[in-house]
Amino acid sequence: MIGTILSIFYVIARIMANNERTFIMVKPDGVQRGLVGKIIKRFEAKGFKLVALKFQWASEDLLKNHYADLSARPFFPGLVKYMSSGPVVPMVWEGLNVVKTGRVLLGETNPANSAPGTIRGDLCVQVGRNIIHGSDAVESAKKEIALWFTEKELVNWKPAQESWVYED
Ligand code: IDP
Ligand code: MG
Repeated sequence: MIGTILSIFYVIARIMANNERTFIMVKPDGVQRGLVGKIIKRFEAKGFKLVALKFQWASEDLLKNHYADLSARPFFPGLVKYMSSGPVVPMVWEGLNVVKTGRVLLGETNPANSAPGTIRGDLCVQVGRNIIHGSDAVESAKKEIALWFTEKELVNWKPAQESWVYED
């Protein structure tokens, strides 16, 4: 009896872990350089699930809000100018440890320190033109997802490949 209850809890905990979400965004340089498809492919090929995606030219207000934690940094005005210089591709991806693993797929903030094989390590050179954003924690992911997407824009679906990506 206790064994059954424990195994039910275990299954629920595993399903909840697989539902972690992160906010990923192709920045204006990634869009201008034609890297949108390549970047999406990395997350798709890994086995993560796309939950939301759009194409928009973000306002300075939205970007200032998105990067509010960095507002005191000297590079902040340049960052807002860069991020509002063209359209971006905001996305939500879901999966087991997707926040942390998403950051691994991105590489380091400074592409010079990013390992080959990572998105920033392979596709860009300078910190101020590092082509992609990814949430740094589950809490910030929640905030960023709510900032960029409405609840209705987050699509509930079950990928056909799910049982081949995760153990039963
Ligand atoms: P992250 O994007 O890896 O999370 P953060 O420290 O959150 O890095 O910084 C947000 C963004 O601000 C970076 O991705 C980069 O575009 C920009 N940035 C960070 N540090 C610098 C800097 O020293 N010079 C110019 N831009 C910077
Ligand atoms: Mg950050």
